[in-house]
Amino acid sequence: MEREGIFQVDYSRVKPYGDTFNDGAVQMSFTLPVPYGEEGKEAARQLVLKMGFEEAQVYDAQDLGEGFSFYTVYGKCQHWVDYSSIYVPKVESERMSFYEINQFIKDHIGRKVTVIGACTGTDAHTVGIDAIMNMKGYNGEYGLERYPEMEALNMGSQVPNEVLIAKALEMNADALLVSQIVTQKGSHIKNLTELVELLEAEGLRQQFLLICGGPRINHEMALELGFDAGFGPGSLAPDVASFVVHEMVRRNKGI
Ligand code: B12
Repeated sequence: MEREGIFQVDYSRVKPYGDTFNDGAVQMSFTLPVPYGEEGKEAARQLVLKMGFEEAQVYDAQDLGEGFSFYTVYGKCQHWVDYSSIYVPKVESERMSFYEINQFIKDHIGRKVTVIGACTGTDAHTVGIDAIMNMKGYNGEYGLERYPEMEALNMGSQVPNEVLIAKALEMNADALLVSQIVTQKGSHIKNLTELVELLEAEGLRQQFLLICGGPRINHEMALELGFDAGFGPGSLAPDVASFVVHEMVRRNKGI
């Protein structure tokens, strides 16, 4: 499989490039727990060689103080991947506009669709879930609170999974929208798994569409964790709303 254009790209052997095509050049940066200095630079260079890169060169080094230092290193990657054989599961539902979604709900569901959003666990990043739900919207798209055919509640950040479930039962929600931004030490996996387990333990899992989103979330990961869909960076309200309403109709959760 080849792509025509300025370069002839062989999709079955793809590697990064920087200065010249297929040179394998990669820029990486990391912190070392050693003082800033020539020994630190050499340690960074040797580490990059050990990672399997060739021609490692330290381009920048910064003193972080207190015995720590930060490095930007270039190296040449010797590997390639077969892009033409890659398959990544994605949310397949047809994307509709704000107006089409509201009309679709009127025509096919016949009642308001209730969605509850929250950023769960200790995660305090609200901007992502606000972008999806906030009345004012984000990047040219109204958030779900603006949809006349939806009842949308944004519970904000640091919401315990138990509290989210209690609210979902109280409001008889159709879909739960969970945001996870922090991924340090796998905290997003822990929070998302706990929600699924709590719902399963109470026999409630099938009662709600379970959707997660965040900058390091993708659909494949969401499915593996027991969610119905996952949305990554750049997602907008119509992406998730289109999925929710199509999936509700597919599951006969309507008229
Ligand atoms: C703003 C910010 C903060 C603010 C948050 C303010 C607030 N009210 O939200 C403050 C200063 C409080 C903060 C704190 C911290 N932060 Co911070 N923060 C950021 C920053 C700069 C921007 C995040 C943001 O707003 N993005 C914009 C939104 C629109 O994008 P988004 O979140 O990706 O959302 C989109 C999609 O992902 C998706 N989406 C998101 N959620 C959902 C949910 C659903 C259901 C759907 C469908 C879609 C969806 O749709 C959105 C729109 O397209 C990022 C760095 C960065 N540039 O991303 C770091 C970052 C997220 N923070 C980070 C860290 C480490 C922290 C702290 C731990 C720092 C500390 N040591 O105290 C604390 C954590 C506090 C806590 N308890 O959570 C790290 C996380 C690293 C990691 N791998 O986990 C980042 C990546 C910075 C970094 N490079 O290290 N942070």
